[in-house]
Amino acid sequence: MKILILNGPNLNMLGTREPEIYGLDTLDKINTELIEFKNHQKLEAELDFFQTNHEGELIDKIQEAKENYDGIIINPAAYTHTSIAIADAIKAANIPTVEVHLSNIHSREDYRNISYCSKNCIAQIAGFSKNSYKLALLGLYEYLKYNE
Ligand code: CA2
Repeated sequence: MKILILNGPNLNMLGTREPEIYGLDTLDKINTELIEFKNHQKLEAELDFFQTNHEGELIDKIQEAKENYDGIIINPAAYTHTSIAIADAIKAANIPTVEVHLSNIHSREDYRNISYCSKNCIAQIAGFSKNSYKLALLGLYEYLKYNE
């Protein structure tokens, strides 16, 4: 099973600002912990990671994923709340996708309460900080094992 983990704009800055919202860990640390979690849980999955600050690059990766991956975990960051293009790409790719957020977007500013992507995802996990990625991986893994 191959899973692609996509992270959107500014998530490369994690660990440098707003630790009270996003935590102290860098994205590299979060990714490393996710691999350790996968190994500890004995999940038979290969994980690939990609972060970009560019909307079109996220769309390219989602389109390409159709050929190479069984599932996607995506934190579209601020594009969550603005990008119909990314939502359309997720729908067109038709690969089980889980949307992830470090913070609980539903308890924050009004403009963060909307996700265009979630309609085209099998689930959304928000508010568990870096553990959101671990819960997403567990959920997607079980989904792919038993539903695909
Ligand atoms: O909670 C999340 O995971 C978000 O996707 C994070 C995005 C935000 O726009 C979404 O509303 C919710 C922002 C990530 C930017 O993170 C930074 C962290 C440190 C320094 C600068 C940016």
